[in-house]
Amino acid sequence: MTSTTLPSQPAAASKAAVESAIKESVNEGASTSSNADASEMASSDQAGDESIRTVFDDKEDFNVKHPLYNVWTLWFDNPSHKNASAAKGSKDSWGEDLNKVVTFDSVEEFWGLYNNIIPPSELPQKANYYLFKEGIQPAWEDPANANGGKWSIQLPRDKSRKDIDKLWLYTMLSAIGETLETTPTSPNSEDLSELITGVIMSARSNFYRIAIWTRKSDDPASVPGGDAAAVQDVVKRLMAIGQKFKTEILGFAPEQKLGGQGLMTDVEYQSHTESEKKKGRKITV
Ligand code: MGP
Repeated sequence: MTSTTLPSQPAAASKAAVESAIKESVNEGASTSSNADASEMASSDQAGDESIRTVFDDKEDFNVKHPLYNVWTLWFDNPSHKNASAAKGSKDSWGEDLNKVVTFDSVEEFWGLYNNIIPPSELPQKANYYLFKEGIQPAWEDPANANGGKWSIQLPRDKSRKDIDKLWLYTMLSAIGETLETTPTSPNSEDLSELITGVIMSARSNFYRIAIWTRKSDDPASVPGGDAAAVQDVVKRLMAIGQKFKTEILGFAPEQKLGGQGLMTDVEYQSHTESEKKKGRKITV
């Protein structure tokens, strides 16, 4: 991965934790035998109560956790269960159905959560998962999002159903592992060391949408102080997030053209203010 804004120690812990989590996911088929080996090792180690047990040694009784740099909250809503006017998704009624599922601060807790919730491929239409940093509501109105925007891609449901669970998992791992952030190079009046506020998975009747929400947008007014260098720095970092989303998470080639046919879109960025307009300005990578 490229540079992150984290100090080296949490960056290393975060990277190691996310990498082991990815390995566990990729090796799911092989996990039975390796877990059996691990529990044999754990039981031969049981002489002292102080023995170190990772989640890979004992899924229930582990005593080592890999801390995440941020604390995260998973939210869920399923507006199709709401009353008729709310289900239409009007701006005023939006959010009535939003529920906090759980807050976690270690990769083991994340993994426990992930293994116990319905994957996106099985979500009902209109349902959404929101994974946001603790204290930030997954809404435009939250102060952390009010001046921000989102990178998003829409993937046709029929063609992407087999991949969507993996793509959402990789999006969440990149968020909690802080691998999409880059270091600011221009001094700013506000701490902009972290641009990402959260990630969202939306299931719709004909497509899935994955989005990455950012604290600032390409609108110069969103950047405090607003001097040209600070704005340019934020835009450069937003573009880096979009490119990593397209290539490292979604697995497309950097120059690959995606949108323009059917329900598939490009990986595109829009500020929340522009997204409220009918034909708001968009950037694509
Ligand atoms: P959506 O679900 O993000 O878009 O927003 P989608 O999937 O294109 O639309 P759907 O009808 O297929 O669900 C749908 C609508 O919800 C928006 O047009 C707004 O009216 C409302 N809405 C969405 N968000 C993220 C917010 C928000 O953060 N705040 C408020 N007040 N309303 C929102």
